[in-house]
Amino acid sequence: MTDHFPDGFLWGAATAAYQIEGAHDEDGRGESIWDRFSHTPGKVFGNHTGDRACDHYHRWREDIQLMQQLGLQAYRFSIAWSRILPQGYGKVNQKGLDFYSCLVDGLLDAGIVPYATLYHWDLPQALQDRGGWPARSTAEAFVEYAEIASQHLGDRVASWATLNEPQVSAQAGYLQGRHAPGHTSLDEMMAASHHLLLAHGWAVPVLRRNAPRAQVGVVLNLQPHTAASSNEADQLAARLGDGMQNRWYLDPLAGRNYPADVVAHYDRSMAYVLSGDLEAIAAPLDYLGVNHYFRTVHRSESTADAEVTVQVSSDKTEMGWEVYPPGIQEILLRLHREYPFPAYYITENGAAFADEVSEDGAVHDAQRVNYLREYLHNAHQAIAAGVPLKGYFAWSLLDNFEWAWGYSRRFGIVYVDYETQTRIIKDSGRLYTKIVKENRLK
Ligand code: IFM
Repeated sequence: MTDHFPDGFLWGAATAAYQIEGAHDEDGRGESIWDRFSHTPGKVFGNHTGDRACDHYHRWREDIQLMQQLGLQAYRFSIAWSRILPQGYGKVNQKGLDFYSCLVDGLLDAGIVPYATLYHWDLPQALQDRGGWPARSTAEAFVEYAEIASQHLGDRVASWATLNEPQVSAQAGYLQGRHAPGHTSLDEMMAASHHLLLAHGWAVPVLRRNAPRAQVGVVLNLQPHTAASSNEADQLAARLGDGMQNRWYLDPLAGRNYPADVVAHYDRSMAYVLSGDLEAIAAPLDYLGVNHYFRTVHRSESTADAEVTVQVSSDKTEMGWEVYPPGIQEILLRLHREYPFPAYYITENGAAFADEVSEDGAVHDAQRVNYLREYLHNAHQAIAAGVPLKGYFAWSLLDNFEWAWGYSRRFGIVYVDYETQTRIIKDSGRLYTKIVKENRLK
C-alpha cells in the first residue's frame, strides 16, 4: 500500500536547546533550572549534564548541512530563554540573540523553514528563585521574553510555538520532582499549569504584532487514555487520566474553562485564576502542535499524583513506552472531532532504542525504522479521514540529553558519539530522507 501525503505536507525534525546546545556558560548565557538540577548529584542518570550535549552551539553550521543531507524541509528548535535574558527579564544578552539570528539565517540559506519554540523547559534559574512557574510574575517575564525574541527573529521565523508540553513542565517539575526544579507539590503544580497557560495566552498577541506573517501555536503532549476493562471504575480512571493530561490544557485553550471533573478531583483553591485569565488563554491559534509517543491504559486505582497504568503490549521502547501506532491516529481524530483547531502538526514523534554502531560503521536501527513507518501510516490514515494535519517533525534530529535519563536514551534519527561528536545518519534517517523526497510511504 502506498500512502501519499498531501502536496505541501511539511517534513521536519525537532530538537530543544538544553538537549543539544551545550555551551552552558558561554557568551553570557544565564543559568537555567536544568543547569542547577543536572548539577545536583543524584537527579539525572549518571549525573549527566547538558554542559556540552551535542555541542550544537559550536556545530550548528555542520548540523544544518546534516539537515540538508537528510532533505529536511523544516527544523523545529527551541530558544534558550537564559541565553537572551540571563536573569529571565531586564538586561538583554546580544550574543544570545546573535546566535539564534545566525541559526535562522543559516536555515533560510539552506532552504529549511525555521519553526521556533520559546519555552522547552529551561526556565532561567533567576526566575525560579523568584517563585518559578507557580508565581504569576514568571508569566509576566515570559511576555517580555516573547517580545524580545519576536522583535529580533519575527521577520524570519515562519512559525512560533509559545510552550512545549506545559503538562510535563508542571507535572514532572512541580509535582513528581523528576524534572527541574524537582518540587513535589500539587498546589505548585496546579498554579504552574495556570501560569504556563497564561504566559502562552499573553504572548500570542505579542507574537502576532511582531511577526504578522508567522503562524502562532502551542505544543502539547497528547495521548489516548483508555480503560483496561469495561468496568466502570476503570472507565472513570481513564476519563480522569485524560482530564489531567489532555483536557486540563486543551479545554482552556479552546475557551472552555478548566474541566469540572478534574477541578473537583483536585479539590484545591484556584484563587490564582484571576478575572480575564481564561479569555487571555483562549487567544485564537493558527495550529496545535501535537507531541505523541504512546497511549496510557488505566486501572481504577489511579489518583491525582499516581496513575496506575497497565502495560498492554510487550512491544516497548527503551523508555518502557508501549509501541502502539494507532494511538497517533486516535488522538488526531479525537482532537479534530472534539476541539477543532484550524490545523495540526505532529511536532514530535519518535522512539528511544539501544542503538549501536555496527562493524560496517552504520547504525541499523530496525525497530525505529518500523516505528516510523507504522506511526506515519497511522498519521496518514488520520489525514485520509479529514484531519488537517499539515506536517510531521521526527523526534529527534540528533541523539541528545534525554532529561532525567541523561545520555542513556537515544531518540535521534542521527546517532551522536558524545566523545568525538561524530554524527552518523541511522537507517531510520535514511528511510526518512526517502519518505520526505517522495512524500509518501511504500
Ligand atoms: O526529549 C523529550 C522532549 O524534550 C519533549 N518530548 C518528549 C521527548 C522524549 O522524552
